[in-house]
Amino acid sequence: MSVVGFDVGFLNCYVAVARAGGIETVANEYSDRCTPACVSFGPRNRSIGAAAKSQVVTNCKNTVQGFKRFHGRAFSDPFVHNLKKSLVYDIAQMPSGTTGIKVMYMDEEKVFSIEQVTAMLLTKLKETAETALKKPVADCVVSVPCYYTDAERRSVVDAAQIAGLNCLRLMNETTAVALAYGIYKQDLPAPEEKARNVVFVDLGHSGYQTSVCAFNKGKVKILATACDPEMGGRDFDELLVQHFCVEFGKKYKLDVKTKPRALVRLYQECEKLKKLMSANSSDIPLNIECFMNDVDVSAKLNRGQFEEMCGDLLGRVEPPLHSLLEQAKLKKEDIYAVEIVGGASRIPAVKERISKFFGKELNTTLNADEAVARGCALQCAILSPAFKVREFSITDVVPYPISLKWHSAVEEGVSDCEVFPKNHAAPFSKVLTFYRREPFSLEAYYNSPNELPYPDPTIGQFMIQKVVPQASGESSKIKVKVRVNIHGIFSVSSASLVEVIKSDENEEPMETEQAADKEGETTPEENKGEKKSDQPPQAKKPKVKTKVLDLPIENSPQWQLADDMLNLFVENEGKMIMQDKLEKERNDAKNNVEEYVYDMRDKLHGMLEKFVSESDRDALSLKLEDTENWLYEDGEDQPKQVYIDKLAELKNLGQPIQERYMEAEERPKAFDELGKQI
Ligand code: ATP
Ligand code: K
Ligand code: MG
Repeated sequence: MSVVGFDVGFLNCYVAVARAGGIETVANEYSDRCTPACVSFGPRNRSIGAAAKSQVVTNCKNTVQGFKRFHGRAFSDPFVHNLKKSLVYDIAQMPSGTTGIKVMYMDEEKVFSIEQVTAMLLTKLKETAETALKKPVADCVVSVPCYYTDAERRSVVDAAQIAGLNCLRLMNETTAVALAYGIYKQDLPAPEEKARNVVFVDLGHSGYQTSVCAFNKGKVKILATACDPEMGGRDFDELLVQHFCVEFGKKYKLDVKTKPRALVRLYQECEKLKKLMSANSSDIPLNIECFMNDVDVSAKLNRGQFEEMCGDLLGRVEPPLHSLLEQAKLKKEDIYAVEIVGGASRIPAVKERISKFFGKELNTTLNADEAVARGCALQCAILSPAFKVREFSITDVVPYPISLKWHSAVEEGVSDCEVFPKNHAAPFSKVLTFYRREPFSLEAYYNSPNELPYPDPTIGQFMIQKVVPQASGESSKIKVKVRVNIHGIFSVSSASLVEVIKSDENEEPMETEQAADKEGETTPEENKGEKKSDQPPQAKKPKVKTKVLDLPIENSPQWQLADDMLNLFVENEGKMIMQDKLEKERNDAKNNVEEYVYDMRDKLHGMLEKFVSESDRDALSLKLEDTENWLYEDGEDQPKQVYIDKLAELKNLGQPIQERYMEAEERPKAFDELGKQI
């Protein structure tokens, strides 16, 4: 059992674990708690996280970042095409129609699905957690934006599986923040008292998410969420980049956009400049040496000018906040506190707008970068039977209204029914009743396409199979359970046919009705509701004895990764992990040779000098020099064993010298010991 939370950001990822009774954000192999969402492909291995980020400029075509929004997207999606323009790496269509990433890996052109790429990132984050916990990690909670649709969520669940993780919950980022806020609060109103309403704002690199939550002792209920998935820190960077492209075009006659490397560097410098402007309102210089065509460029900007440039963007801060209050039917005065997180929430003009909107000071009691990961780890602790945390119940919401449609049994045409309205509690199960003679199919879809930051309102097709008429020839009663599960994913989870055996005046019909409800799995925290639709029974129910038969369902969720592909990806990830490991061992073996060469060379002319004859020393020195040269030439790229053998060969000569030295060192100490004993 492991308790781990992953915040998989568009730009930055964080890992939190439960250790020694507390939740801790842990650092990666570079002692950094932030791991860049970046994967780089090379001729021999992959680099992931910080090691990949350092290749953004040198290996730009094969270094992949900003891929979080490709989940669950068709390659033909206009959104994908828009994004393609600003990418330095290539994307391609997967056989299933979804979006893949095209790179050179192991000297071959490869297309990886978005699930694979995210799995690679998760592999790295998993490793960070394993190093911190000193044990294998599987159970975890992974964050997703609260505006993610079904297809996007399913894609992330698959990515976790490819990375060998057991994702106990996909957690909405704002909900994770709400949990991190609420669980330690001692002064929340009692359950029967008026709830405390808190607004959470997360402005990250790619998206703007807000939620309003009602807190009572031991629980939080999300009342509403409102987002702008197309607004974040990178849009501010984008404005800066455009600004300097124009300026450098005029000033230096450079067409920056023709040089991907220069463009990548400009993005990096603009992000730095943006951060500096948050802390300082005076002029800040931007200098890049050898920017392109051997030209050095320089410019400057101040916060005032920046804010002027960002007028339109800043205008997008308020609308989601309006929407929150409207949906939750709350007034500004009903809001107890506004908590802001996310890197870009540090931009002073953004803070000003939010603060002005609510007419109150903003709270920054949570760690702006780590709150999401910590909330996920807390959720994982709550879900883990092996870990004790205080009780805290979380009720999330359905972000977009979900409807079902089907071909009506009686009338010609299509019927539909909204099964989960917007902001309906989640997770949740409902039972629907149909009267049918034959198999039928249900189509689930989002019924308000305008609200959806996604062009495809289809959720999936669900075929209820093996439906037969009753013995009497009448329609059978079919109970269908639909649910939004703990990940926020919709499914038709079970179906059953209620078979009438015989009439019996003394039998209570309700008994079997309830038995039908219990069919299919429900997790204890799930609420139950009942909803009937389509052709209710005409007459009053006769007293009958019934038997319940489970029916198979054929699920075809939209853009779902096929099982055989998923298995293949699991296998391939394992192979790539092995390849990375082998390459690391090979490199380590090579580094050991190099280190030995430098170390011995110093020592031969230092502390070891007295313990070696001149001729032996010259021989070894020569050998060391030869090895150094070899490392830069023929020895540059050899199998691991070659380096191991080389090191052994050197040690053969060096070891006796070192032993003589050690012996001489030990001798006086031994005398001291002897002296003490006497
Ligand atoms: P998302 O939540 O959209 O998936 P993310 O979680 O990776 O993205 P964060 O780590 O929350 O994003 O924020 C990163 C963004 O915050 C970047 O655009 C970064 O430049 C910006 N940022 C960080 N610090 C500052 C600062 N001091 N001033 C302005 N912007 C900042
Ligand atoms: K983050
Ligand atoms: Mg984030």
